[in-house]
Amino acid sequence: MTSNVPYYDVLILGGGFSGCYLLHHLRKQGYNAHIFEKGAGLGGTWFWNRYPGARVDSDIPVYELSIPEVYNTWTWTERFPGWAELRKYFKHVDKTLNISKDTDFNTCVTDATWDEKTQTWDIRAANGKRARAQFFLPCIGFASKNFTPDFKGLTNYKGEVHHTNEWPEEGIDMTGRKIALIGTGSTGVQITQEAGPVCKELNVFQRTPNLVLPMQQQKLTAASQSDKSDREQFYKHRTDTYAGFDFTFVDKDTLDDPPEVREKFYQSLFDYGGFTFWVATYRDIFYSKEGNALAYDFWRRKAHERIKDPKTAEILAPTVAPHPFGTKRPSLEQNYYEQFNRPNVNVVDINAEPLVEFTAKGLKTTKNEYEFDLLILATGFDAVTGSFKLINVRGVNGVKLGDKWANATSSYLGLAISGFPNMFYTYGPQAPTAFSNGPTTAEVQSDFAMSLMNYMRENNLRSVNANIDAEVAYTKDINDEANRSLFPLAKSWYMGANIPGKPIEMLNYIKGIPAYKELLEESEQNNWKGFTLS
Ligand code: N01
Repeated sequence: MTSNVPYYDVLILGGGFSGCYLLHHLRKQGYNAHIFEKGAGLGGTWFWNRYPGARVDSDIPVYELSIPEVYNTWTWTERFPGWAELRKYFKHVDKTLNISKDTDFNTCVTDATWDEKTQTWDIRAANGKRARAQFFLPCIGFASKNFTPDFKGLTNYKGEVHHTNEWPEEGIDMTGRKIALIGTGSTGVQITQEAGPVCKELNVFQRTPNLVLPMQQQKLTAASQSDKSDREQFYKHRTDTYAGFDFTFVDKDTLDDPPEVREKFYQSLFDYGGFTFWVATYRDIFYSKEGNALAYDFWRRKAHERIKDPKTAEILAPTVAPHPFGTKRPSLEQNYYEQFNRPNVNVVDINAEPLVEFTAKGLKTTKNEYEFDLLILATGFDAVTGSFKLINVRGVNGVKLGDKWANATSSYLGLAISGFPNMFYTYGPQAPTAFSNGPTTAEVQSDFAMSLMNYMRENNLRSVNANIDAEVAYTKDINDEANRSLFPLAKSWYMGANIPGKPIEMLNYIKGIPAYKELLEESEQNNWKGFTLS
């Protein structure tokens, strides 16, 4: 390269799980690799999500990097750690692996352009930093682009307003506050649990009930984590399960069991907690309306046992399922329903009383006027593909990724895009992403990308491009599978349905990690089937 622009073999975008994993392994294999990170610290989603109650919904030890130097020198305090502990974990990752040495922080990449002449990527950031790299690896997660609906009169509201993904670093004391919370996704559920016990008043504005599941949180002792001799095997095994956990679907359909056996089985999943009632239940949960309805019925009975007021219970857990169970992300809860038994916490069903507009002091619905001094927008993200909309990515002939994906997303293997050579992304569109915990899929995809890069290095190859016919076939399979399933029956971010005007399409690979891994292996074992290397 002629200029002062730094050149790297690999430029990684983002210092979350994928970014740290890749940087560590690439350096070990002799690559000159570097990270550009938007935040002031590592952690990705765990750097940004610091709202009260933010907590991971995958359990330990599934939810960590499989790097021995890191896990052998770290102990967790909870089965489902909160954001503060996850931030400490990333500090530990950094201390152990010295990721910061090769990271530029506060560097928000705005442009990435493929240069056909030099067969490199030209990457530019808002702070003026620039780099050239043979390989460009966006590791930007699926929830980087906040979504705030276009609420009428929102700017008229004079109180304090925060989107949960931009929570003030110094925190907010919710004690004694009058709070309005819009949104009942994972974020809304977690905020409710924290606000309810301390606030003066909390109105939760609900459009769709969240079919929450018991977390069954536990404290972990150092002693219980002292023997890590089986960890290597454990991390291998997590990629053999549907969603990258240490549990997976049972080899039976819902109706294979008689009602009393089924009831006991469902109860055992509730008792174990986490996502078992979702991705370690009967294998037809996402496909059989009848089986799914039985899961909903059990779930609803459990919810009603905990909510005192029958009207409130009907809003939170209605007789008619809002969508097939699990086709929208079921969040994990610790004491969500108990909050609504408090006199200071109220759920407002905005289907029965739609929002009209914000005023200086609060919010009008068709039936009531609510006053509050803190408005919390837990309204989610332009998920999965949205993260890419924050960067102007241009491939061969200057084609913009935003234009290519304007009407429909397409990729090969959920990690490469035809016309965008030498670019591999992790934990993004058309991969197991939303149906997998982060580290598992990030590592499977990173390993594949590194194998391919190694092959190219060994064979003096400069560029790799996904073939368009392979991309079309892969994308068709994603959509065909979704159409066979119950997912299109929910308006969810899995399908892009939470953002007005966004194309409705399945944004994830829903056949599970083992099937996904097979596709990666098939490509690798067949001379990188679906790619053109030169
Ligand atoms: O966002 P969401 P999130 N009027 O999109 C409502 C991960 N995560 O931030 O359901 C009124 O799920 C919307 O209503 P509806 C996790 O994967 C993980 O909670 O569309 N309401 C919904 O209730 C999660 O799934 C953790 O009808 C409106 C809410 O806003 C993903 O991130 C913690 C509205 C948005 O919920 C996103 O979760 C947090 C409108 N116009 C997040 N527009 C862990 O525990 C939207 N809503 C690891």
